[in-house]
Amino acid sequence: MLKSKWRFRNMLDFTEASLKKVLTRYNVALEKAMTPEDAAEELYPKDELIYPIAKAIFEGEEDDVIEGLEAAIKAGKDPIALIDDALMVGMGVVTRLYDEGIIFLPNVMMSADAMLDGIEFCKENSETAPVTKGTVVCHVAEGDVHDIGKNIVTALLRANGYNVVDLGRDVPVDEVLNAVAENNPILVTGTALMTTTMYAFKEVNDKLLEKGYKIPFACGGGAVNQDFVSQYALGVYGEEAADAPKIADAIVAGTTDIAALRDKFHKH
Ligand code: B12
Repeated sequence: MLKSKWRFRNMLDFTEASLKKVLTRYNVALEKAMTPEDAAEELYPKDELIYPIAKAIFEGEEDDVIEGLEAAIKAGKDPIALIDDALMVGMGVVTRLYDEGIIFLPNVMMSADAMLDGIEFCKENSETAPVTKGTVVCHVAEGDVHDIGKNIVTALLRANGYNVVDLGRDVPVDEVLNAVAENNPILVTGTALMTTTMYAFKEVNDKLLEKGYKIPFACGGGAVNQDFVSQYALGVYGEEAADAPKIADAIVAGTTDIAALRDKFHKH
């Protein structure tokens, strides 16, 4: 049985005729009778603890996400590992079907909200390291509301013993500078998912240098790549959220030089 919320969404987005059009337009290799739920079903992981979480993310059902996470944690899974192993997997299904034109932005938005609730739950249920290794200032570029990746970055940094100053999303360049002045971080992170917002990183970089802060500025997010991040002096590119604590650990261990960090973390 479909959940009522999904039935409602389907009424909004998918009349039989419109779905047929979408499938034809995107030349999706699916059976004619296949619904978005059927398509998602084929992509879910088979693991019996992970499956319900991934499915609940796709359906945008926050309560079911939490219920699934509770069961997985009770069965011995690590809450922080579940962010990557279950929540991200569910969001991966959403992203794929969105990219293929099978679901639309309202669906993605509901899934994203469920994902964020799930991340919060995982963070609350993880035993944070008692000693702080250092402070990291995290933000999403000015004009950009995509904060799922940044939230994973902050969760992983906290789980690895860092004090995180989370500035949120759509953060004005000067706000990043103020946070650096106030918190004396070992690292600043930036996330951008839009080609229109990623240039804010260059501005952050230039203002940091102008004020004499030579702090590594780790940047990631779907819009940016290693070549782009290498164009500004403090930039260190990270492909995966898990690179953020690794970069921070390298800094704590004494690698503060940007060229040396790039050498360690960039692909050659
Ligand atoms: C979810 C989503 C949304 C949600 C966002 C919800 C939220 N709270 O984040 C909603 C529905 C709100 C949304 C809105 C919009 N979206 Co949108 N959205 C997406 C979608 C489907 C998935 C993005 C995502 O969350 N990915 C998963 C996360 C985990 O990935 P990530 O952030 O990149 O993070 C990973 C790595 O990059 C890395 N990482 C990230 N940051 C950092 C930092 C460091 C230091 C390190 C080491 C690593 C790291 O870690 C993560 C993995 O481990 C993408 C499509 C896609 N294929 O990406 C479009 C997409 C990003 N959106 C897009 C657009 C255009 C929009 C809208 C303008 C749509 C509109 N017309 O209104 C608005 C944006 C408004 C704005 N001003 O920002 C475009 C951007 C195109 C472009 N290149 O500029 C995309 C690519 C879709 C497309 N194909 O056109 N969107």
